[in-house]
Amino acid sequence: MIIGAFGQIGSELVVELRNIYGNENVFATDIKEPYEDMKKQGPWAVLDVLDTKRLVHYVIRHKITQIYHLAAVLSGNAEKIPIQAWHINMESLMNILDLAKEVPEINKIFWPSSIAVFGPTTPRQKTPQLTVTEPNTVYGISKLAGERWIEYYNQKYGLDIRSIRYPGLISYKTEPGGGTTDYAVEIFYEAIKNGSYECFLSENSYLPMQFMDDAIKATVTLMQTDKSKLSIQSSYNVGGISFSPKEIYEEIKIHLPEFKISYKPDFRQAIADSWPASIDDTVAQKDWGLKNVYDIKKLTEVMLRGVSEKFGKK
Ligand code: AKB
Repeated sequence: MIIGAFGQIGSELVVELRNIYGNENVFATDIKEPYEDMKKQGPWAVLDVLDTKRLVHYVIRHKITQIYHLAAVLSGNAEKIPIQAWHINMESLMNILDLAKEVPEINKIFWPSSIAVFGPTTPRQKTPQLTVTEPNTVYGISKLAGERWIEYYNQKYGLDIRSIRYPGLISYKTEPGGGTTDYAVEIFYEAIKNGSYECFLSENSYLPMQFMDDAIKATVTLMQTDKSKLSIQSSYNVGGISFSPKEIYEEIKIHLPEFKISYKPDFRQAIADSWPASIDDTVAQKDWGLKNVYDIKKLTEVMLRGVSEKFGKK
């Protein structure tokens, strides 16, 4: 069962899990209706994750054995509705953890954490797996609390909940919404549609990023790894690559020489400044073989091609 199945990660993870386990065996749910082709592909339902009764109903009816809980209010949006965001992010996780405790058929859970668990007092370069975590955003506080709870449920109740601290995720199939790293997706859309982009972060704001194919591969690999190999029971650092708005702009300009950028940092600049610039993910490499394929060059080519096709340009 995937919760948040039609969002940026979900819409690609559902396809991959259906390739692996068969269309009928992956139940896709989201608060909104899916696109038509997703509807035809396999079982789906509209589900508000805070609706515990319906959640229990679907888990029992569909004989669910694994849950991927991807629904969340991201960093930028959470700052606009702090208490609501905390409520949505935490209550949804706690509902699922408690359900897994009660229903023995549920044998594995995936829950995404984020680089947002780090804060201004964390070492910014090559941020280690174990380090200071004093986030100063609502989203970051909710992700850190979530990590503590999943470790608690793993240790106290013997559950098997796995997690990745995703960096900014870059994809063209479904756009992200309300995040601080979203600029690195928007820039491709604006480059193709308008030939110019006004960036909400400053030119030298380095952040860790990962192309979606690598993120999906990492998620599936982590979920398939033998439990005895996992030394982390909270959430794994996953870095990918690190670049700034200026660097990605220059990379796009190689393909679109007329492309223009301007910088108008908004409230998300403070969030970006509090996050790591790069991540040390050697523990994930050692425990379950994390390996990223996409560098800035390769992801730029694939993004430009993908977004162009979406808008019917060559
Ligand atoms: C965000 O920017 O909020 C997310 C994240 C890094 O968790 N993309």
